[in-house]
Amino acid sequence: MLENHYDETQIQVLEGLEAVRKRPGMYIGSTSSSGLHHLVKEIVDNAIDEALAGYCDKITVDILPGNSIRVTDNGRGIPVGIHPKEGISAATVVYTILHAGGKFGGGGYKVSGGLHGVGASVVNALSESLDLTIRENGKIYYQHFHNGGKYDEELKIIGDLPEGESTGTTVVFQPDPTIFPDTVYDYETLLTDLREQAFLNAGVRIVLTDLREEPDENGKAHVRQDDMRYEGGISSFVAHLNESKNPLHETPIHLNREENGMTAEVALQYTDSYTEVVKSFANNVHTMDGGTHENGFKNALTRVFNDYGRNKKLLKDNDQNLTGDDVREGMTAILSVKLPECEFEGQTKTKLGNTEARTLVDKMVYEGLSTYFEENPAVAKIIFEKAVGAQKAREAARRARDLTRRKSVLESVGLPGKLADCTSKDNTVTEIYIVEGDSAGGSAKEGRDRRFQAILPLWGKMLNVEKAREEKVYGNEKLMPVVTALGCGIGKDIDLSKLRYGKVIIMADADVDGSHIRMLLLTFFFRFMRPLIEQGHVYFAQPPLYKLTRGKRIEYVYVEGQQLKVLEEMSEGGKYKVDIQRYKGLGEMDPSQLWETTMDPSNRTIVKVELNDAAQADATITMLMGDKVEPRREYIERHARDARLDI
Ligand code: 1YM
Repeated sequence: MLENHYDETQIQVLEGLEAVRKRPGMYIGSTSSSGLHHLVKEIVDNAIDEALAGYCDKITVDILPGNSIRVTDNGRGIPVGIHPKEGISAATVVYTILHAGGKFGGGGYKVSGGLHGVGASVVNALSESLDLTIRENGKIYYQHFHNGGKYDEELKIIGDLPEGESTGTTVVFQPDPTIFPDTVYDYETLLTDLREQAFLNAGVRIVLTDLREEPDENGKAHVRQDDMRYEGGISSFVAHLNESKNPLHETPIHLNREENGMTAEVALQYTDSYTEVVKSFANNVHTMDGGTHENGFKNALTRVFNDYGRNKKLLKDNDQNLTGDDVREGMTAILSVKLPECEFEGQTKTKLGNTEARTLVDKMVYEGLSTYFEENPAVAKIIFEKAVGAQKAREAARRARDLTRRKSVLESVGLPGKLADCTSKDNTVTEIYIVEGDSAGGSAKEGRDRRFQAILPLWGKMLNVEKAREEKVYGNEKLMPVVTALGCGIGKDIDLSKLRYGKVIIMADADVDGSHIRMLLLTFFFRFMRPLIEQGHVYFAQPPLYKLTRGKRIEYVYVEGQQLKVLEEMSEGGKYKVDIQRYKGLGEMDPSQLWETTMDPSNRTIVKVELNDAAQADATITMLMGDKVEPRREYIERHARDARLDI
């Protein structure tokens, strides 16, 4: 009887997990790097739920040699008893049956939930192997799964839990290389994700350790570890994002409210920067496209400022109201709501739809911030003046924009003089190379395919826009050629349907000055033309670093460190003489070489600039381009080992 039931369950289980393997994208978004990293989040989410339930205060995540992941918590352990309906252990059910989250567990609701709310069985389905160890009832339980959730043995006791050792759950999984093209975990990506969870769940300790590097002959290995626990929760998150900025008040303003089984919480702090950073979450899931909670926040914030201004006569009767953009300039805010049941909307399901969240957040912010302003008049004054400053700057930018527009109509200043345009007008095929220096610009003009490739040389020092408002950009002789060549406008005015080239390719030397130009342009695009990056139009060209010549045979090397391997191979172990040339700059290449190595679409590599986390990118850009030296120095020292920048 039980035997039959078990067989039936096995068949259903395999059918369910097979569905995940057939369409992994449906469950984890994609099988690219983001999907690979998402697996960790799914497992960690269960441990975080256990922490939120009050049974667990430490979660460790280890990256093991071979890129398997081990997650351990010190909670109660997943229940091991036989599940009445399925006839197998509850823990096995959690790891093998789709959508068997906490729902059938011990009542209550799951507060955390992955992007697609799937869970452990999906991770199992997409793993080559998975080992589950549970410590509870004074015993150690263990089960092994292989090839996407198959198992030969049921959960069994493998020993007694030693006296004094904590209960809990440990999962080790090895993502399936037949599903994920790249199975290498990136420490920084996991760190950013886990730090976010540590901020969102105040008091929970999360420790990430990289154990991949084998010890060298001296027994030393590079073990990286971050131990995170934030008593301040989302206030600590705001302080972290503002690390490289200059705050206008010492501590973030922290508000919270609880009603009808829902909670809302916001932390915000103003800085002297001109950008706004608002990052919102619903049940610990980042709502990239905002939604009801974020709208409630923004609406209430604008009302608080205007009511305060009118009451205190800081805004006169015929003064304009402050706009949302005015009151959010320089603000960094984290908003987090927790609801019994989230409705996510939009194509990527990253927009919150619950209307009750709007009401709750609106009340929290309107009442909470009004009170805060009354109780902290000095801070209120500084923040209010910041918003008035933004309002004035907005007016100035509008005048500058109108002036540029009128000028371009009157003087018909079409395209910039330095631009070598292409013949095609079809932006699904056209590309523009923004090139550092006149000589490289010259080579690029000669070497290009003029039918679809345009060249815009830049020269001299560029404006660092990190500390510039929009009006400064109009009339800037270095930036305006870029703006007019692209044709889509900047700031609030941006209209990508007018973009003249589908690909905007930044081509600069592979040296420190080149990196600087890349960062200056990227900062400009991020601050004033962000949709250009978001829609995937911005690329970096990858010029070669070395040229190796043996007689008529030429090889180019694009990755530092690989030249020795290629040298070895070309010289056939020293038998032939191979000439090795290091390119110091693009200018050293003649037009045909530049075409062949860097511009020919059938041969070149270009790197698309991707924006995974706008709040983190903002913090990194400020750190690299802003006016504080110390964080930049620390960052460079910390990353010297990697010899690359993570942005
Ligand atoms: C390393 C991953 O999964 N921990 C974990 C999971 C569960 C529990 C405790 C748990 C939950 C409940 C009761 C409950 C889960 N249990 C279930 C289910 N760490 C990790 N720790 N007792 C223990 O929700 O009532 C799903 S997750 F459904 F079996 F209860």
